[in-house]
Amino acid sequence: KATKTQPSPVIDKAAFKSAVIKHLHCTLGTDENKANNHAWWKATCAAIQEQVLEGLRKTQKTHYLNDTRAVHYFSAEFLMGRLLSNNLQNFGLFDVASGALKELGVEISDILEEEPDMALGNGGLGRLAACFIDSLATMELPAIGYGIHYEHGLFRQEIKSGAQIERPDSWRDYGNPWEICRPESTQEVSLYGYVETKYGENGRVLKEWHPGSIVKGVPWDIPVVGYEGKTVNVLRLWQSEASGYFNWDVFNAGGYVDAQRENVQAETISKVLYPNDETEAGKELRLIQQYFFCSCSLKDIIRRYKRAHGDDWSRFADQVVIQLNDTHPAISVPELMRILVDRAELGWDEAWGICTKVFAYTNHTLLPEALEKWPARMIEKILPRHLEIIYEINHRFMAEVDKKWPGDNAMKEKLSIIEEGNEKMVRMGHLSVIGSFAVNGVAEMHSRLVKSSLFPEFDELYPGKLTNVTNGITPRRWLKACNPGLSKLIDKKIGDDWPRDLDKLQGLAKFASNKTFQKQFMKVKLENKELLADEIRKSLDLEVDVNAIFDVQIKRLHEYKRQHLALLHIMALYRRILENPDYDMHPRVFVFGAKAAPGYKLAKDIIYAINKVADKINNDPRVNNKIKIAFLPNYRVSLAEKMIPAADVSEQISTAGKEASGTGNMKLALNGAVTIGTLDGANVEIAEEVGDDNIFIFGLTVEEVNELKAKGYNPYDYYYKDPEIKAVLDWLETDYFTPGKPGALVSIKQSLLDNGDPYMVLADFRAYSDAQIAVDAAYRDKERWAEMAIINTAKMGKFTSDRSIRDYVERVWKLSPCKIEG
Ligand code: DL6
Repeated sequence: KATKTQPSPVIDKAAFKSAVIKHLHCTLGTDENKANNHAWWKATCAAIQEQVLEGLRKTQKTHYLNDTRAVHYFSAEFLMGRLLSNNLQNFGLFDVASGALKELGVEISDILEEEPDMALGNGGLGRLAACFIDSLATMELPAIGYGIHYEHGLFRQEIKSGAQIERPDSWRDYGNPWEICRPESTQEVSLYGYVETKYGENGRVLKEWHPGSIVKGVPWDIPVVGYEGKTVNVLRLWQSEASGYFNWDVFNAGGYVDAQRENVQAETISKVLYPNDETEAGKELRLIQQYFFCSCSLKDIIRRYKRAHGDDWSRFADQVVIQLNDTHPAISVPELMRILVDRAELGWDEAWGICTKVFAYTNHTLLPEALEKWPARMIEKILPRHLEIIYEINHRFMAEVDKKWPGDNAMKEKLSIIEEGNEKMVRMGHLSVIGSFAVNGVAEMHSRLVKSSLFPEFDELYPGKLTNVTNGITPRRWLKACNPGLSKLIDKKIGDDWPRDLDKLQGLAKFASNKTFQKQFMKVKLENKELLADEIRKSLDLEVDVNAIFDVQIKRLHEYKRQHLALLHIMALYRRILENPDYDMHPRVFVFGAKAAPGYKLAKDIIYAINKVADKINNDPRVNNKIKIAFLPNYRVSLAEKMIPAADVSEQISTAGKEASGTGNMKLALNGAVTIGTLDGANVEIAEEVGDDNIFIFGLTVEEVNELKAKGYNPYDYYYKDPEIKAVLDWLETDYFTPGKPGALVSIKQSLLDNGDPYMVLADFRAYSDAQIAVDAAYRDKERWAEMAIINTAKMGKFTSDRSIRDYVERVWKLSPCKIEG
């Protein structure tokens, strides 16, 4: 029986309409006749922001009065996307706003497009943080997100003659209506300088850090509205500023540029997001960024704690838990120790006892190149006191290791926070594990590998510390808001309380073989495909057939994610068609979205190759429209929201053991796409949920990958054994796809042969191709395919981020919800 639990609108259409007009007049200084879409967007945001701020005020007051324990989510990235539609949905005001605007002669869909994405993140890790703070607010949990107020988020990608060009992202050029600056909560952050040792009473050693420079951290708050609008938490992002404002003496002496220098340097800290994904950015500025936001955030937390508890530190760990999103905020561990030991003058053991009850750490990758290490020399220069503290933590930890494995120096070397070598390096992962009370991986398989291959000795030393919390996604954004057609169909069929209880989608399973429901479900899919086809037409001037299979691969461009495996397969299909014009395949549109890190040459080469192959195939009449390739530029949250509802097939084809979890896999399956994937990351759990009949699993398992590597993997074996592989790779060397430029695509062939094919693309090619043949056959059976698509949606309950948060609450944070009345 259908239940009705939509959030009930707090204001009606007439009130919303007058709020929009009021803001058009009084906030923006324009009127209905002059306003363009941008002004309407801002006025609409301002109208809903009235509700948001009222919710925020009530929430903060209630949390303060109840002195609640809270989680503090420290993350260098929050990939928020757009907020208007999300906030309207969460307040139950979407239809109200849409109706009010219509009466004012404005289409809501047009003004939603005015909002720039808040792209303060690279990919999965940053978007996960955004989903988590949505769930925390929805579940009425006291929480605050802490990060950096980057002036420029992830670069805007343009494609010129097939190649990626990076342009600056300016998300707040014309002001951002959601954020509130809080100069009254500014913090100061010290950098550089030296440490003086002094002796206090009873010969106590006192350390005084004399910084070489001090910068200010100014907080900007973005309210985070929970579903049904009760709890409104905050995402607090720190912006760097010079502490002295302006050197008037230098200015008066004619040194205008010099007078600005300090300002410019200080402001550089929060200027740009590092666009690296899964690679360590070994830059001094990056370390300063990390320290900057951690130091500001810790001081902010302590200020709030002291307001309620004064100098009594005994309850700090009862009130405060800090989740470190990867090792980017790991410098928080020595920073809290510094504050407790040097400033609060607690003894080391007491301070360490507090620290190790406060921090918990999430690992998001096993890729060695993504595990952060900082040269000890660099830390010493920027944070001289912190390096001393890190050495002290390590010294005491080495004693623990010696107790467990007496005299085992190899073990000490392996587990030490300090990696000895030509250059001493500080291993941030080890620091995080040692300084935290809980460590988690992000999918069952990944967490197993964290235990068995990344940190096995730590698991032995600290039994129970390493655990798993499988990632999740918020169904509010990733189904309700982005796929209104499907959401309404689901509401009608099983009631509308699934956005806060996603297991309810199970109720759809019993209709999976019902012909009427199949037709309704696939009609929505077709409508979504029509919308994406419009987008493809507008963006690429390319016509695609909505009856074709929409095969979607969207994620950062990385060799381990193997977009080049998909590309080789497309080339193989093309070749089969050229050899046999009657080659029997259902028409397919391959849709890609991906940004490559600007310094990652091969990733950029793969983007170029996809676009060049696309040019050729899309314009070759012999293909007879059986294949179309659409690489949509500037992949971002708002584009994902258009691509995901339209996908028939979800490509999740990473080398087994490399993708920690993935979250795009969950979003696509939730919207009724069928996965073709390897047994990697959360694909394993998706397969368990949907069952083997409703997913296409192929390729080497992680054990097989390791065996093959141990045996000695030689990609030439596959090249010579499989004529199709050989032909396709050789094709890359010609100028067939790049007329007049032979060899323009050869780096891909080289990486797959001469460079040893590190991600075993060739080893999995044939299995992938066979799985694609099975996908093709399955799609032709319309009823069977509809059933599979419905089952995928129905079985995604596990992957709501509410479940992830529930797991964190139970296994790690030990947090209680706090009801916000009224
Ligand atoms: O946990 C979120 C996300 C996972 O879903 C991806 O599988 C994983 O690749 C990604 N990891 C990173 C690591 N970055 N660093 N450092 O982004 O995390």
